[in-house]
Amino acid sequence: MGIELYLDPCTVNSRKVLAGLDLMKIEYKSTNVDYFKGEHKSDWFTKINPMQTMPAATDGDLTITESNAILQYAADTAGSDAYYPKDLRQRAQVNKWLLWEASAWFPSCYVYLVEFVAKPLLKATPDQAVIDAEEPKFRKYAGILEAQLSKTKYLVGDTPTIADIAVASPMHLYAAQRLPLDQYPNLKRWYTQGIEPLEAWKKTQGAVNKALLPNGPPSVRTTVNYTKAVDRLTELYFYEDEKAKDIHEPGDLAREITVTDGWQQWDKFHLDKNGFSLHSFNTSYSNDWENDEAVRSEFYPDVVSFLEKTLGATRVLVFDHTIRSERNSQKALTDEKNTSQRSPVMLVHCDYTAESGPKRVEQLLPDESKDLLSRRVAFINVWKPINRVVEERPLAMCDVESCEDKDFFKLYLRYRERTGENYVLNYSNKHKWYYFSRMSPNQVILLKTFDSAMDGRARFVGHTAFVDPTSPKDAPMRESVEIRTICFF
Ligand SMILES: N[C@@H](CCC(=O)N[C@@H](CS)C(=O)NCC(=O)O)C(=O)O
Repeated sequence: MGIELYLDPCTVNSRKVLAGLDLMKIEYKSTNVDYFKGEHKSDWFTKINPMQTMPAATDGDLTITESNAILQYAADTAGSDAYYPKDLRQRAQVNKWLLWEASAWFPSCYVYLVEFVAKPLLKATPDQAVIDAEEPKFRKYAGILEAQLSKTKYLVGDTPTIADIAVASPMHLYAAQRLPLDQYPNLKRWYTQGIEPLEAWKKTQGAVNKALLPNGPPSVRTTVNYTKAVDRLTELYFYEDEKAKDIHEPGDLAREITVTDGWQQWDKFHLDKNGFSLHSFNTSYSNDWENDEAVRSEFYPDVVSFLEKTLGATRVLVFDHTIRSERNSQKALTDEKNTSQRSPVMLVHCDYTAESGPKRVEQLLPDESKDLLSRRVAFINVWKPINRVVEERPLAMCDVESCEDKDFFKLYLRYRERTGENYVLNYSNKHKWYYFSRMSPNQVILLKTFDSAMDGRARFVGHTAFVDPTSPKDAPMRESVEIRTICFF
């Protein structure tokens, strides 16, 4: 006699049992039930589990369904005290998490798995309304785990139990699922440092990735506007002037590139390494983005506290913002009026240079600049969708790790009263480009546009809006806000 499992290793509850039994070093036989072929609905499987769900198990003439019941039975028959304690108080805790997982946590995480993993696999579009409706519940549940894991290393003490395996399973593709784990640092620490390194976990991840993310990260081909490096200045005039004749303007080198969707690894991008990072961001600000004054007085403070918390900045100055919206889409890039309302920039650029960063600090904070510039200063742009999911012309970032200093050169921005500086980029086939498909208004990209530190960290990130050839033909125009900030450390 012995345990025989009926499952498909790629499904959440099957993987849970496989990882759990492996953790407890319990032997079993297994029969594959192909989820995508619908074998769990076949007559033979329905006789084992009339619920037509996986996994199921048998031990002689005993049949057990419900993944957590299988884990409990296997632990008890193997006498696996460490993973399913016999001490009644501890066991009650493990049981509590097992029941909670099946009734609350799994159904909530499953919504994200269906929308952001299963649907793309089946070439269907995720429904943001479904995610938005689920989100309050997910946050409540993640908050409960966060509270527990801020007190204990694992869910019930210092070592893993079957409860940890059960609760981890519904989030086994957390990045691709777009679970906002960055808002729950102890939950993330538990998952990435407590669960992922377990051999039993590692062994069972391959089948999940292979079935559900078979092609690795998706990507799109598009053409973006680099700038040719010529032996004269590259300039852009924001007013009519004789001098604007016969200048070298930027964006004269159109190149086809591959832009990889960064969602499957979104938490691996770091501002200091790649020059950009993705974060969850919640604001109570009402959606009045046309009202500059309200944006300044009511929205900027949210950005300040977010950056202080996320980056550890001692002070944050928000000094400017730009709304890219349908209404502003007709405005030319060089329209000298109303610089806060514009359409997306289709030019590979970085907003500051090694010289213009410090100069801007001097202009904005003349009395304090000397002192402030004696310590580390970084310009961070916060890029956030507004009003709806981004379905066209998303933002692409050129990974700083794929760039060399020689790729960047200056673009002089000629305004009537001053000259600003940007970097534009020359093409390199080493460049690696990323974007995040279908970003929603409660997510932000941070862009490093200047850093005074010269210790090897990313200082300037090239970025551009791009035409996504996979956008639906009738996609509503992208609407976003870009907030320019200086972070002092
Ligand atoms: N509470 C059940 C849930 C099992 C379950 O929903 N399994 C999924 C795979 S993760 C399934 O087989 N679904 C089949 C279907 O939805 O048709 C358990 O823990 O075993």
